[in-house]
Amino acid sequence: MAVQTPPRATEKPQGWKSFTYGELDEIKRDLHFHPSPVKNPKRLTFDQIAHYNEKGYLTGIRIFAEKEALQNRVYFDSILERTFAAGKDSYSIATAHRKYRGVHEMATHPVVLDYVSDILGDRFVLWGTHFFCKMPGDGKAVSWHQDASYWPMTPSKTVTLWLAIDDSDTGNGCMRVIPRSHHQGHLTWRYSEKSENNVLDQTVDNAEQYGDPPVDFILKAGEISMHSDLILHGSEPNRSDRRRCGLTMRYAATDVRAYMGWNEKGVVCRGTDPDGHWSNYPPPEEY
Ligand SMILES: O=C(O)CCC(=O)C(=O)O
Repeated sequence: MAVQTPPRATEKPQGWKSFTYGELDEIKRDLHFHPSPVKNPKRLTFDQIAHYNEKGYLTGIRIFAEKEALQNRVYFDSILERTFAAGKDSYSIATAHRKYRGVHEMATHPVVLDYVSDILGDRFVLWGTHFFCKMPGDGKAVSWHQDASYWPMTPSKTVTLWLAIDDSDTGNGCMRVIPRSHHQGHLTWRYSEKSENNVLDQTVDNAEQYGDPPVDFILKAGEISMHSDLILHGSEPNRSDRRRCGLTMRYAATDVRAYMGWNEKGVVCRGTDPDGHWSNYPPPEEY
């Protein structure tokens, strides 16, 4: 299969493809951690950048004031209503910036992009947005995994900003990470057991052996965490009577190559894309 030639953007959407892990393995991927090269940050302190490089994450950063966070929640409620009306579940809202203008706007908010530029530098794309919305008592967990393990992209230079739509804490199944595990390269995983009730399908066993003890990301609505695409992370089920929704917003340096049509997801946020790799479609109409 000719998966090694990087695709160029086309005028007409071709669509991203589903693929098997066997096909993914045919792509020669560079999966090791690329530390932030940024020397003139706009929002993060030098200590925060050093923390990200050493531990693979940052947390507790406020982006949206309380009033705006409430607007985000009301907006997400309307997306969720449309999703349920279409017979889909609360985890199905993926690549949402290509479907909903409001999500595109949230993920390209100038303050959000400043934080991304403090990790990736001056040239990057937004390519992923996925709501992880745990309804009260739905029983779903996210098993320990590395994001880059799932993606047809190389090199691994994606940072995810997880924006709390609802308050997120230990009681309603907040995200957790294994600090320093992003230095371990691509770890061995297995298919998740049905009994894990995993939203995704990969599990890395005995995650604690790969770094420091797990850290819970306790966030108020409107705050973000940031994590490397190689850090081990996951979350427990929501055992509370409160919803726990977070919007993952994923950004990659423009020189990352995406296969399987995933370059069509990419929107240039800062700098240019001299090779015309990312499709850079305009924001969608539907709000
Ligand atoms: O929201 C969660 O619980 C998990 C999110 C996640 O796995 C991710 O950001 O890749």
